[in-house]
Amino acid sequence: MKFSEFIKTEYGKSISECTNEELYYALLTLTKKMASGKQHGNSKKKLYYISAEFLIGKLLSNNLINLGIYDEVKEELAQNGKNICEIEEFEKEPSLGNGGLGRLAACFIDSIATLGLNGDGVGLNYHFGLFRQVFENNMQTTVPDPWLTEKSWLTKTDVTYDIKFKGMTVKSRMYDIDVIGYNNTSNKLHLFDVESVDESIVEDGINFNKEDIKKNLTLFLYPDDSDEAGRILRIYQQYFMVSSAAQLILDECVAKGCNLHDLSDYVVIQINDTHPTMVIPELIRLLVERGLEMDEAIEAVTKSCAYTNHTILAEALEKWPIYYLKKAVPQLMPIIEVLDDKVRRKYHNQAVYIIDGEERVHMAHIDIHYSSSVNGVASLHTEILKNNELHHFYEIYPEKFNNKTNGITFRRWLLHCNPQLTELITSLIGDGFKKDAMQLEKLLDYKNDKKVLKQILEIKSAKKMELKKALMEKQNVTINENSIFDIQIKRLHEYKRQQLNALYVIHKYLEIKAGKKPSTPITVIFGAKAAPAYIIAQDIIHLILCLQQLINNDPEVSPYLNVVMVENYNVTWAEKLIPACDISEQISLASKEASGTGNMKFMLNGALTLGTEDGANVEIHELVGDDNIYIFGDSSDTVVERYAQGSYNAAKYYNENAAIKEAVDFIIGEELKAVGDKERLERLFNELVSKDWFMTFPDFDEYVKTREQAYADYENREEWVQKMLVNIAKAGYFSSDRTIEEYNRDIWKLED
Ligand code: Z2T
Repeated sequence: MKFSEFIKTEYGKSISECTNEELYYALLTLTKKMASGKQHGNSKKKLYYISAEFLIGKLLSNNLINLGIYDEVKEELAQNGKNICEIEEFEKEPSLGNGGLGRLAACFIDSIATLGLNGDGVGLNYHFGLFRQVFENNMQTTVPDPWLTEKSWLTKTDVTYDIKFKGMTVKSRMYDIDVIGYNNTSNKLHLFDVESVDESIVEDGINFNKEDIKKNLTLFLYPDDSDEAGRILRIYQQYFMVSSAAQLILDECVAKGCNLHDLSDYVVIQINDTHPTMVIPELIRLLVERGLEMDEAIEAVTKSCAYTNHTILAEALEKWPIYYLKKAVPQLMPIIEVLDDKVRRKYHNQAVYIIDGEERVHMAHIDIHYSSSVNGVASLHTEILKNNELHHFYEIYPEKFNNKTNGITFRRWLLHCNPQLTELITSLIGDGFKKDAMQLEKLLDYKNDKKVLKQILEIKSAKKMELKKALMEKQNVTINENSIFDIQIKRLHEYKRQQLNALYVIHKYLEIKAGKKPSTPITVIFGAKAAPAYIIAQDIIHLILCLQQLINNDPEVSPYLNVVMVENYNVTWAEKLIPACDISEQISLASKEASGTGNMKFMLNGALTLGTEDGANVEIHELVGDDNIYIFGDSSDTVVERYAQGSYNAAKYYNENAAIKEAVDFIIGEELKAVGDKERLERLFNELVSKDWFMTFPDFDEYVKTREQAYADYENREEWVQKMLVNIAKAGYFSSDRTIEEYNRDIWKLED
């Protein structure tokens, strides 16, 4: 049915008589209707991808693309004087994730549906997603971000469960979002919510009463975990999620004839980091309740579960004090004790115990002992898990360990965000690459085709103009579209080293002041949210915003160098920033970034990577070769060794390297103090000089040199665009369709 006909029958109006808002809701209704006719047939075995985060982003355009009606609808709208981009503005982005982990889950459910696999997502329906970031006085402030509207992508179901906590029972209800495969059947994202949640208890900013579980359980994504009440609330959220999931899973498989002894013939559960780990003891508990012997229940669950690790950062590994678990979910403790006891009897090595000497439960240890698969998210990361972080476990279970290099959905990160590039590629190699991304390699045939190369540059310029326009409209800043767009967008974390990028900016500023001007102007763009409790991360944001004010207002420097920090960086911003980028900053300290996925999105859109040999950068490097990437910095082996020795001395680098000293001193110099906060800048200065825990100084010289090389190479437009083309052509490997095919081949084994 044509959209105009749908509008006529549903609303009794023509397209041109509707407001943009009415058109948005009409398209939403049409999409839901079409999706309901494409439900997956529900074969015997089913995957449940359980995740505390699904950072899905806006859904309208992607759903229309996957239904195959985007172009048609856009055309019909245009004929009636309507612009689909303006209609999209009415959609609120659901920010139900922090960063890469949540975005990965969103890419995965798109690919699972696209490959026609029987698999649903299971998570929580947070009423406020990640906070909205607002800059005030060059600092981050946080504002609640409501995204739920009366009519939305969620469909309320009549599936409800009782969830028992110590001394109280709450009722969970399932809400569904359609996950529409690209030209294929559709699955569901199940988001559970508490009936009794109360949005009115939110006070100024993002504070609320953390004691009142019934009212606050699903209010926020990962509330502040810096105090005890916040941490306990997180346990409540996790158990609420997995108990709902476990009950849903058992109901669905029993309905298909499962006798529970054969659970793993019907069910496979992918545990997305340790947040859903309690699903293991909860399922065991429920199976025993329904008549299985303890040992049999443990075996059935172990066979059905698989665990993905996303980080080696010690502070991110969840260890819950027994005391917390007893306070919230006492029914799980006897099960966890049995699981620990079995481990202790079998392996006489404290490093693999579930309960440690300080009465804490190591969630990852439950996953590794009681799942059939343990995977890392890029090949370097998996090697580090096997050889370092999880070595003791690898010795016990070598057969469980496997790598699944992350991927991204090309529907969102190419077809939707860069239709111009998509059209060019299609005109050259046909549209087979949309289902079989490796076909992008056919683009290599055009490496010497002047006309094609020129078109690629024209598209990049067009996307830069679009970004310039968006920054003007949303943030009232002007950027030079003829400058080099050098972009770092990701969560603010010291290991990701936005501070190293900022030190370069200072270095460059001082060079320009001293009369050394770059031949092509440079625009350095940042986008990052910092956890409210992460003080140094806030200080780094402050430094960047101060640099932005100082540099952009300096008439001697601003013609050559500009700094822009995008406010409230989110998926919607990423879709505008990535296609406009020339240089993609992927500069984490080697060994610390498990994979990264932004790196893949940039490559696919023709940006060149400036990065360390970390995470998936290693694999990007292997694919494009030395000439098409800018690699610098100490290797992961060197870094691991340096930590082991405890030999790193930041002050020594600061005292002995004049360029480092000059840039770091600038942080507490007069110029910045005039626009910034003395306390924040001094704290950051001290942190760097006395600790520099993520080792920016040892990599500084090489970073500057490599970045200058990239800028110099940019001057040769013919050679640069050839590098762009190689990056686009080699990006096929990073399609999440490939990643999901591997998960299915090695772990899930679903029929398709
Ligand atoms: C997260 O986004 C990631 C890891 C986490 O460990 C937590 C969060 Cl919220 C607990 C990221 C990694 O940092 C990144 O390297 C990786 O690409 C991404 O997960 C997806 O695997």
